[in-house]
Amino acid sequence: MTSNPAAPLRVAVVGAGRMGADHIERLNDVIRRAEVTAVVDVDEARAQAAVQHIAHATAHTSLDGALEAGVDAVILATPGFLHEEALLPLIERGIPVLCEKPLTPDPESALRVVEAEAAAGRRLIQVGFMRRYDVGYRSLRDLIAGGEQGELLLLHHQHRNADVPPGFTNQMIINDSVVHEFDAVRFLTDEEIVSVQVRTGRSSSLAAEGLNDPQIVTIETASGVLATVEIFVCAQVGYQVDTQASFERGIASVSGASALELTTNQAKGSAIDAGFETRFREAYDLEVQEWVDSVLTGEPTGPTAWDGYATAACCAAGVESQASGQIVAVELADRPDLYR
Ligand code: ISE
Repeated sequence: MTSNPAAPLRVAVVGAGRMGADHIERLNDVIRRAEVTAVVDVDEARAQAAVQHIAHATAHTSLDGALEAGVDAVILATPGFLHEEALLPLIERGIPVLCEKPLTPDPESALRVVEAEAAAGRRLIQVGFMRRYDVGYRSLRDLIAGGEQGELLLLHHQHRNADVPPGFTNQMIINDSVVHEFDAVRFLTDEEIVSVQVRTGRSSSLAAEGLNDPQIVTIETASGVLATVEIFVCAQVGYQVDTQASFERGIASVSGASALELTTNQAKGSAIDAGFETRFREAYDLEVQEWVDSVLTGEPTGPTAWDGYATAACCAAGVESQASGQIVAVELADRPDLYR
């Protein structure tokens, strides 16, 4: 950290693709008490383009290059399979990281990250599960905890994308998309997930070669709450992420549908977001602002490396179930004291 307490947090954004670019814009335009100091991307032209309009920010093709230029914290927005190799040295250097989901693509590597952070003895990593910053998801969590509607019995999640980029695989449906639902279920219920089942049925003719789309995921929590997830990544209609909760005495819904419902030309409807950038814009803004503030005053307070590890274990169970169709138990290592 810079020695001047009033100085803004100097952030390096690693990965200037879709999510990285969104965070760069956010840090520049919205976030207080932080600035983009460096952008890292293996594609030098992309890194250069990203810093073009940011005074004093430098472009790099390696994380080491950016660290040498002097940064206080990192936003890691590269694909998940590159996270471990960046996170371990950052933990060693004591540099806080907001790591986009997934923490890593498998539970073994995620556990190595958890163990490294636990050995360092302080929280440095926050995982980018932005749903936890969405006003609807936060209200539903409060409703569940408050108990006024009785016990929570069931959760129903719909997660639809208009389409996905070429090369998106069945495994990515779980690791990149359903991972949000695993985290949402853990966040909403404050429980670990004990089993996962994935079923593939009739597939859309519009799904890419080799992709079973849609799929139904059934999740069970430690106390027996069941959650269903419709994951449909070539749904054409837009980005639609909604959750409905059934209680003993009530039903609650979280929906991203815009507030305005318009009736015209013999049709009635409201807009659907095109992508996650707009559906969760306010949530991302809050996530990054709270991360900056927590890092400036101490340690990150958002989703932990343990949350990243636990969801990676759910993803592994999900991928196994995709192949077998069976219910697969989720086994977790002992939780280190740092995350209790
Ligand atoms: C993407 O990586 C996301 O995080 C989106 O929220 C999700 O809807 C999409 O399916 C993923 O590919």
